[in-house]
Amino acid sequence: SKPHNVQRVAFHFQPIKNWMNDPNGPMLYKGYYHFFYQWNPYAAVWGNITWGHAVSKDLIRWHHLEVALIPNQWYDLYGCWSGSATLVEEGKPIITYTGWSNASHSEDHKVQMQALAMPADYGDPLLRKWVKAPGNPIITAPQGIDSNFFRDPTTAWKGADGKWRMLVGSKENMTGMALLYRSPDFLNWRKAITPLHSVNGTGMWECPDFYPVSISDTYGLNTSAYGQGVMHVLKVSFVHDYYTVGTYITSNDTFLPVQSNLDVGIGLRYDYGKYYASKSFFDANKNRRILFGWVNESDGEAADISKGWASVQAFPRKVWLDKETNCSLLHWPIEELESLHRSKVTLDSVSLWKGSVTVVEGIKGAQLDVEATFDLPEINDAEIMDVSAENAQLMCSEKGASRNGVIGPFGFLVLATDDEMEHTAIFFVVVNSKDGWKVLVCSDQSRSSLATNLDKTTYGSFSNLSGSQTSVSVRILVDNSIVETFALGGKICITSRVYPKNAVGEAARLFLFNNGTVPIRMNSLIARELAGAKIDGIES
Ligand code: DQQ
Repeated sequence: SKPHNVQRVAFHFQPIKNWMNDPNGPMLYKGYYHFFYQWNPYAAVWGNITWGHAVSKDLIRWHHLEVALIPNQWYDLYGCWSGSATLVEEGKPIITYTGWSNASHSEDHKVQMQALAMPADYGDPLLRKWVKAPGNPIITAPQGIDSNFFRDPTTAWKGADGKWRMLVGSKENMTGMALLYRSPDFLNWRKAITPLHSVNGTGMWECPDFYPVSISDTYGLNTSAYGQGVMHVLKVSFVHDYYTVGTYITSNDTFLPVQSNLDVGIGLRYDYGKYYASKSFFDANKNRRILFGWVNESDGEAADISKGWASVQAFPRKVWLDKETNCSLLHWPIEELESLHRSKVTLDSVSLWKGSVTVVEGIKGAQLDVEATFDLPEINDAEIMDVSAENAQLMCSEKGASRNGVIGPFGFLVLATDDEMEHTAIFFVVVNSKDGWKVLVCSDQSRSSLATNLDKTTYGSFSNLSGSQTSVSVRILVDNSIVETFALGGKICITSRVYPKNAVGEAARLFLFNNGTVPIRMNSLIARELAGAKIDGIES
C-alpha cells in the first residue's frame, strides 16, 4: 500500500514507496523524459539496488513504470548501481551502469564492473523493457585499481576521431580520479593511460558528470559538443557534489580547471545543503542542460522504516555558466514549475525594521514558490566577520537567524507556525571580511520542528559583494518537507529537509524578518501557492 504522511512531497520526484538514492540515466526519448533511480523494492533502507524507472512529459508529472534493471546476472547479483544513458546511433539510448557482484566467489569480496543495457523495443517510447548486453561486463577494474573503487560510468561523448569516451569514478590511494575509456563501437572499451582528471587527497570520486557549457548564452549543449565558445564542467561526488569549470583538452583527453584554487573538491559546490550524486542531461527539446540530485532524509533509519519511504529528488534545475565569473554555474528551477502556480501575493517596497517579524498575508500552505529582492543599505556599517569557504556554514550556524546583527540576519521564515515556534529561516547577513565585503546566505533548520531526533544542521555559503551591487535576491521552493533556496540569481543553492509537527499543510505560514539594527527595504515579493503534481503508475 502507499504510505501517506505529511512529509511526502507534492511536486518533487519520489517513488511510491521504499528507499531511493542516486538519479540515474535521465534522458529525453521520443518526446518522453525518462528518469531512473537507485531503488530498493523491498524496504525503506539502502539495499537490493535496482533501477526504478518513470516517464514524464514535463519533468513534474511522473508515471511510474516497471523496474528497468534488477540484479539477476553473475556480474550484478548484489546490485545494479549508478550509471547513465547515452543517445548513441540515431539517438538510440544505451544505459551504462555498475554491476556489484561477488564474482571472485567470496561473499565478502565484492567487486564493481561496468555493464550495458539496451531497450528491448526501440519503438516503445516508454522503453518499458531493458536487455543486458550479452558481452557484459564490458569493463572490469584495470591493473592498479581496487575493484571496490571503480564505479558510476558517465554519459559517453564522441570525439573528433569518431570514438566514444566515458568516465568511471575511482581512486588510487587517496587520489580521487575520473578514469577515461575510449571505444569505437560502444562495446569494446579501452582505458586511456592518463585519467581525464585527478586530485590528491580527495578520496573516491563517485558519480562523475562531465559536460560542455556555452560561454555566451544560457542554452545547454549536447554532451559531445566541444571547441570554440565552449567550456566544460567536471562534477564529482564525495561527501558533497563539487564541480569545477575548465578547459577540455581534446588532443590528450585531459581537463584543466580555469582556476587551480577552484579544483574539484576544494572549490565550488552545486548546493550547500543536502544534495548528492547528481546527474545532468541535455534536453534537446528545450535546448537546456538539466540537473537532478539526490536529497536524503534528516530523520533516522527507524523513522524511515515507519514512514515506509526515504529520499526525494531535488526539483530539476537548469544549469548554465555564470557570465559574471566565467568559472561558476547558475542553477534555476525549470520553468515547468509555473504550471503548478495557483494564487499569488505580490508586495512592493516594504520596510523591514529592526527586530521585525511580519507574516505575509494572503499566502499559506506548505507548497510555495517565493521570490524576493532586498535593497542593500549603506554597507560601511556591516559587522566585521571573517567569512571564508571553510567557515561559512559555521558562521551561519553560530550566528543564526535569531541573533541580533547589523545588516541582517534578514529574510524569510518558511514552514512557520502562527506563533513562530516552528520555522525554517532563510536569510542574508552582510559582513565586512578581511578580504572584502561579503554576503552570507544561510538556511537555519535549528527551529524547524518541535520534534527531536532530527538532523537540524544549519547550512550556508557566501558570495563576494562588489561596491556596485545594490540588492540581493532569493527564490525559495517549499514542498512539505523540503526547502530549496536559490540565492543571488542561482549563484548559491541550499537544500534542506525539515519535518515540522504543526507547520504542516494549511497551517504553514510565511514571514519576513529582520534581526539586524539597520532597516532593510524589500523592494519586491511574489509568493505563490503551488498545486501538487499527480504521480501515478503501477506499484512495482
Ligand atoms: N550510490 C550507488 C553507487 C554510487 C553511490 C550505489 C553514490 O553507484 O557510488 O547505490 O551515492
